[in-house]
Order: sequence, then C-alpha cells, then structure tokens
Amino acid sequence: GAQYENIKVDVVGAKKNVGLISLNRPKALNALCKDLFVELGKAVKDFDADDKIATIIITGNEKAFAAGADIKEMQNNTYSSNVKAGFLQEWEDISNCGKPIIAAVNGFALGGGCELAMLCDIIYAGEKAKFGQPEINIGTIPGAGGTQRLPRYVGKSKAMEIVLSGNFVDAHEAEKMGLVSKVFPVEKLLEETIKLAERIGTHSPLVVKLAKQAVNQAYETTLKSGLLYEKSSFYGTFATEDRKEGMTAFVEKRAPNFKNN
Ligand code: CO8
Repeated sequence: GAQYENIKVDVVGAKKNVGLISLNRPKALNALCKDLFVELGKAVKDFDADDKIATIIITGNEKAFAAGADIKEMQNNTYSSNVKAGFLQEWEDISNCGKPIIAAVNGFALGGGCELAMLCDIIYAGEKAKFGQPEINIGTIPGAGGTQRLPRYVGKSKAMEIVLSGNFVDAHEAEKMGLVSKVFPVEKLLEETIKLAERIGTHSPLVVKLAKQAVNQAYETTLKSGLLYEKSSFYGTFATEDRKEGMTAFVEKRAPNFKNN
C-alpha cells in the first residue's frame, strides 16, 4: 500500500473488507495540516475505488480524534491566499466518497476535527470524547461545515451555543443532542465501530451506496425533492440483480448472496 506520514491505513474485519484510516500526528493532537488532508483524501479515494472494501472508518487516538485545522500552519494565511489556493478544497474528496464512512471519535474532536466527524456518515464516540467548534476563541469561525452541518444535527439553539461560546460538549451530551449515534467505553470503541462496519458490509454495496445518497438528500434538498429522489432511487433498486436476490432469498428462507450488481 501507499506510504503515509500523517495517517495509518489498515484493512480490518473478519472478512478484511473494512478500510481503517487512523489520523497519526499525535504530537499535534492530529491537527489537520494540509499534508494530512491530502493523504486522508487519497486514502479515502483509494478505499472508495477498491471493490474489496465495503466500509471506511476514520479514527484518531485516545487523546484526540483531531484538534482542528493546524493553527500554526494557517496563522499567516491571508484572505487572498485562501481564495487563490482554494484553502480546504481537499475536503471534497471525503464528501464525494460513495461508501459509508464511520467516524470513531476518542478524545478531542474540535473545530475542523468536529467538522471532519460530521462529514462522515455515522459518528460513534468513546466516553472521553469532547466535541466543539472553538474557532471563535481564536478569532475566526468554522470553515468546513460547522455552521451548516451542526445545526442540522442538533438544532439552532445548541449549534449557536457551541459555535458562539466555543465550549466543548462531552460524549454523552453529544449523543443526547443527536450528534453522536452511540457511546462506548474508550477501549471498546474501535471494536464496536468495526462491528458496525462489518454489518454494513454484509449488504449489497450497490444498494448501500444508493441508501447513503438518499439519506444525504435529506440534508441537501427540500423535503419535496428529497422524497422524489428517494422514490426514483427506490424504484431504481428494482433494476438491480441484488434487489432480486435479496427478495428471492427472503422468500426461499436463505441468506442472500449479493453480487454488487
Ligand atoms: N493546531 C496546531 N497545533 C495544535 C492544535 C491545532 N489545532 N491543537 C493542539 N496543537 C498542538 C499544541 O500546539 C501542542 O503543541 P506543542 O507541544 O508543540 O506546544 C500540542 O498540540 C499539544 O497540545 P496542548 O499542549 O495544547 O494540549 P492540552 O491537552 O493542553 O490541550 C486542547 C488540548 C484543549 C485541544 C488544546 O490543544 C487546544 O485548544 N487546541 C486548539 C483547538 C482549536 O482551537 N481548534 C480549532 C482550530 S480552528 C479550525 O479548526 C478551523 C476550521 C476550519 C476548517 C478546517 C480546516 C482543516
């Protein structure tokens, strides 16, 4: 596989169909410098293109998922340098991924780290996780979706509180407000995340992709056009071999054998 400096990449799970990406800049609490993001984007793209991989996990370490954009690196950016370089454009590689991405968050998920977790499709957290958008403390505002995705997860009042105060929320609060789907003991988090990834991996990859696209419409369109999108995608599944196999297997009382077709 490719050699990376700021991340580690593994293939895990009993069927070796889960792509695991660990952010690996522990000395900087996994601050998301440009090189890290370029590597992360490449690793996600490669797993997305690999037919053997069903689900992708992004994790950090026990102290930090990621403590945000690299403040030291962007300290001397200017408005025009941001515009000219398209600062943060590497993030598109992650939002364009067709396969499900699960964030397994232990420790700090702050600023860009919280935004990265929210770019993923599901967030599982360890008990010691802390989420926040502390950009306001350093004189800026979230720049990778924090002001837009967070209100969609938790509503306006809580999102405003988090963005305007810069205060952190712990794992249990984050679960209660709907940011996180489940909380586990720190040492169980990765194992439980892999289990979920493997469960997703038992389904038709083709249909999983359609389901992910359809749920994302709920965040990106009006209810009316989202429902229309869902209906045509649902009808569309009837053109697939895997839909036929799934229903046939149910009727014949056996396990389906999906072919990604
Ligand atoms: N950038 C660069 N270095 C960092 C960052 C960061 N975001 N966070 C921590 N570090 C470094 C520290 O500078 C320190 O380095 P050194 O040992 O060389 O001094 C090392 O990591 C360890 O950190 P601390 O000593 O501060 O550890 P503590 O346990 O005392 O504190 C905290 C942990 C509370 C997480 C603290 O480090 C902190 O407040 N970090 C900054 C959090 C923050 O403000 N994040 C938001 C950044 S802005 C942002 O993300 C904008 C988003 C825009 C889009 C995303 C672009 C990728």
